[in-house]
Amino acid sequence: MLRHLTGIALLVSAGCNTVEWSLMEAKERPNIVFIFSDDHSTAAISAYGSEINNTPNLDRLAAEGMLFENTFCTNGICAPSRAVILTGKHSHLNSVPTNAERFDGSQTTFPKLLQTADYQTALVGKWHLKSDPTGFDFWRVLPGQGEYYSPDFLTPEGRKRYEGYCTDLTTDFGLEWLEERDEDKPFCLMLQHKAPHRSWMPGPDHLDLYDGEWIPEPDTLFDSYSTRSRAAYEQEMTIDRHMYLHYDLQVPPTEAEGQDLKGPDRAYSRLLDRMTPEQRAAWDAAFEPRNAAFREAKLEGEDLVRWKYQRYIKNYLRCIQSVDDNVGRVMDYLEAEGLAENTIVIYSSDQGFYLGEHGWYDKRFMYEPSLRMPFIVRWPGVTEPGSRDEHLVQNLDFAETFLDIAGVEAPEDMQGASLVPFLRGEEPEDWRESIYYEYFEVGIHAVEPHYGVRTDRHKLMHFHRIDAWELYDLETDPNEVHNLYGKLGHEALTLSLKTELARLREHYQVP
Ligand SMILES: [Ca+2]
Repeated sequence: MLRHLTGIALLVSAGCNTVEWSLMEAKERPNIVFIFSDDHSTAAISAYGSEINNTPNLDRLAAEGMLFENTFCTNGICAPSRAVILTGKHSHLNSVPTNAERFDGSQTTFPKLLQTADYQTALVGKWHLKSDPTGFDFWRVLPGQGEYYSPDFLTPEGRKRYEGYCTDLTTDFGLEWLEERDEDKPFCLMLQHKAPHRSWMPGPDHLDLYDGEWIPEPDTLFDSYSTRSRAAYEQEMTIDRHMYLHYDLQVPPTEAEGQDLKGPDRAYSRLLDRMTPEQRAAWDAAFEPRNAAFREAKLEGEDLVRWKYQRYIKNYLRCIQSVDDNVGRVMDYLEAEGLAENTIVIYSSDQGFYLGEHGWYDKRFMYEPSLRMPFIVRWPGVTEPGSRDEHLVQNLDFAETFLDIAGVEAPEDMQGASLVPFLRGEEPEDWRESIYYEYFEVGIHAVEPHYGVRTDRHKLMHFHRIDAWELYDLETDPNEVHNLYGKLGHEALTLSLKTELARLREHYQVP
């Protein structure tokens, strides 16, 4: 219903009817540039109030557009989030519940529907869905997670290595495609960065950023997990015990350590070997003195955790700085080409990330740091500059939003709703009051599968394999360290959330 209303609003404002959409001048139909990163927490964007970094270009995007304060993923890992965005359907219906599956490219996706409306579509960067992309006139994607330095890219013609830094190259390829596009048709360009995904390898421009500085630690870096279910104790994603010294923290192995490398650490030297001699020299000049000081200090216990946090967070933020630079490059390009006024620029990330909260890195859990996604939209002449929206929205809504922007009717079986009314500053009558989340993957980082409901104030999570529940009051306990489930006085709240959870599972056709 919402879809139809917003569609009409668009048509009325454009002064035409549905039949005439296809006849409209290309210049009147907005272009879409979707800039999408990987694992970028809102806590590392200054427009969202970051206390640890500055992102001037993302702030500029927010200052010229609308920042959504409450955007949540439906399933907090890489490939599933991408599948939800393409299909507008929850993971249990879109063929990719975990990172293991191959995306069924025969499904209806928003890029395919944009193509039917004469949009030119392109995808560059991280794809991670295993099958070849469908619905794109042009694609050049990273195999799997991709590499930061001298990455390989896949195209319909095959695999090729490119010299350079992945974040810069992804933007280069996107802008090159824009140069060669048909100027008589609108376009949708998806620029999908690997950064700031593990293993955090900063680019040549930011190797020395934060050198000698101390980044504030989160309140829960040394979380005891008391009151939580055993899922919180038994995960394998702590900075203390599960971060790899070489692969994750960029400390080369000693000769003795090199004899017994485990897990991702075995890949460490291969990543460095991809660098050009110039890149490698700059890298070594930055990291060798820091690594020598680390070896010298022989840290233990909490001091070692604190050092690991500093090393991790600085490299993570350095990777983000290149993403921010490249957001600025895209905005400058659009401005210089006279495209800025009719191009919607969106920034988002597949899910959030733990920046030391609960002692963790990684994502997966339904707790706030990884549940939240950044979502900023600049639509000149439509979104009020510097505006903020607080409604509960999800990546589930992106497909229908893009279709609405393009004047294309969304299929009935998409499960989200268009966000265009919010972008126009309108208030839909019956917006959702809760969101549904489900994480399916078993084994990786030992995070128990779970599902749950979040309202504007409360969150109820069920770790169903171990039948454990957690309940949080986000207003009084924003760090989610006081599990209220089973505590006296919360019976009515628990019951109402369980009822809402059951309603959502039925509504979204959870098997
Ligand atoms: Ca991710």
